[in-house]
This record gives sequence, C-alpha cells and structure tokens, in this order.
Amino acid sequence: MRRVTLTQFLIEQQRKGLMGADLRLLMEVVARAVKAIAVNVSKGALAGVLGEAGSDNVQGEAQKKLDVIANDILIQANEWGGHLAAMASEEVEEIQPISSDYPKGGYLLLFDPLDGSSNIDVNISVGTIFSVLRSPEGSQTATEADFMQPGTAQVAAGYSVYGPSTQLILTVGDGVHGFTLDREMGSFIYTNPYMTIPEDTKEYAINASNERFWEAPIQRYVSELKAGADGPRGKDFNTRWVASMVADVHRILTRGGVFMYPLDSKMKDKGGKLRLMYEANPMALIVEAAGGAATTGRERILDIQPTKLHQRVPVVLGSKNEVELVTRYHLEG
Ligand code: P6P
Repeated sequence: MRRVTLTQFLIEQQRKGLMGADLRLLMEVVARAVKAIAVNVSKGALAGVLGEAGSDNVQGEAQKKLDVIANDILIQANEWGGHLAAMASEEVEEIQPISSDYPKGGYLLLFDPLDGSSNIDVNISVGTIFSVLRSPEGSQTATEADFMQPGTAQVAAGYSVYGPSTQLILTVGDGVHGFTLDREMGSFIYTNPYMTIPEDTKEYAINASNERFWEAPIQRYVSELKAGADGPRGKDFNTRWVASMVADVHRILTRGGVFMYPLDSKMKDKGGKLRLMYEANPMALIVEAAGGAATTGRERILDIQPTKLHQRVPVVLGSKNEVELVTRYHLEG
C-alpha cells in the first residue's frame, strides 16, 4: 500500500478546506517537535535526561528533566513561525506571548509537554498533549483571557505516545487520524485513518487506591463493574491503569474502554486532578470526534467555560454508553 506521510495528509486536509496554511504549518511544527522529544525520551539513561530537574512546576510538582526539555523544544519550535499569537504550557505559570522579534499569527497553542512523566524513570509510555484555539479577533498582545475559551472552540487537538512505537494522533475537524513515526525516514506515516471508539466495553481505567475518597456515584458504578457477570451488569470487566493519561486514552481510542479520574475528597478543593485546558479539553475533542463521550460526571467537558489557565476538572471519558451511565448515576445523585 502506498505510504501517505503526515505532510501529504495535511495538504489534502487543506485542499478539503478543513485548514488553512497557518494551521497546517502549526501541525507540521508540532509534529517536528514531537519527533525531537521522542529522540530525547528514547535515549533515557544514555543521555542523562532521567530524574528530577531540581525545580517544581506551576502545579507544585517536581519537574523531571525531560519535562523541561520537552517544554523548551515545543516553545523554541513554535515561537518563530508566525502562526501563533501565544502559547501556554502545563510547565509554566504564565502564558508565553510570541516575542516582538517574530511575526504573530492567529492561533493559540496549549500543551502538556510530557504527560505522565512520573513514569519516565521506569520506562513506561508517556506523551505530549496539545490543543489549538483561535486568537480572538483584534487581540493585539495576547493575554490569559484570550485563552479562556470552551473546548468546543478548539480548531485542532492531538497527542503523541512515546511507546514501543511513537504515534501522533490528531483531529482537525474531520475524524481522528493516527500516524506512526518511521524512525529511519524521520517521517510520520498515516497508519490509522478515522479511529473510532466502540460504544460498549469490558475495560475500565481508574486508580482504585482512591476508592474510599470517591463520591457515591463512582463507588456505585465501579462496584457494579467489579461484581461482573453475577452483578447488575451481567458481564465481567477488566481493569487497566497506566497512570499516564496519554497511554490510557490511546488504549481506549484503539480498543474501547472508560477512563475515570473523578473528583475525590482528597482534592475536592482543587477541582480535580487533570487540567482542563491542555489535558481534558484536547482529549475530550479527540474522544468525541471518535464517537466517544467525555464529561466531568456531571457536564460535557467541552462545554465548560474556563476561568483559569491551569484549572482542574474531574474526567470520565471513552466508550459512549459507559460514560453516559456514569453521568446518569451522578445526575441521579
Ligand atoms: P495517579 C500523570 O501525572 C497524570 O497527570 C495523568 O497522566 C494520569 O492519568 C494521572 O496523573 C495519574 O494519577 O494519581 O494515578 O498517579
């Protein structure tokens, strides 16, 4: 079969009118940055890039060296191209307006440069998550307020998985498409057209050690899954928890499942564990574009009107019928 590269795919999306030249350039630049991150991640101990960076991020979490490397790669790759007005990163408190040394463009890029980085030192898959918004009309100098747009306003979203193979998954408004990195050629090859999530599943992903902190609807839902064929669901379920959102979501996008990081009493004051703008929103756009669903348990993630750049939300996403059941249990109280 003829191998289609990411570049050819993006040019064809542009021909279909799904994207302009600037958004295509942005996708190409992000893909190149992902390749550079993949090179660093795959070197591991050989390049002295494992372990702590000796600093904390805006979340107060100890940064890994690769967190900082991945963040710098994405900032440096995107700052000069003229396609962005500003960037925002999980690793940096403030937004990053494009310097006056470079032309400004019409997009805002948000990213978690290396999600799941607690897994790096034990060689488990991690990934980069990104989201693209339009810069508001007439905005001269980008502000944090420009980023306060609901997930439905995203024009593109994607993630990469640095696993046995490096994959790039993206949606630009017409389905979800997967690319696999050909390391010999250094190019992403189109391997997964129109990825879809089965509406039903037998797999669920949640950190079960938090069970005693969950709200009643989640406790009810998970106990029914654990009861298996003898319980109200009438079938057995299996559980998976990588503790790397990108890896868990990629499995669900590939074969179905439901991923939950619900509100729990430990972190009620923070609003949840996962960040809305550069984790929940991009993953929700991808999951919905693949026929799945994504809610906080109580409302559709993509409808949330953000108020803070690094705000957190509970997340329930994946196979549509399971997400709808979890959400119904929350609405029943
Ligand atoms: P826990 C990684 O730090 C992350 O943000 C997500 O990628 C992942 O799903 C979650 O946290 C894991 O959290 O509490 O199981 O370590």
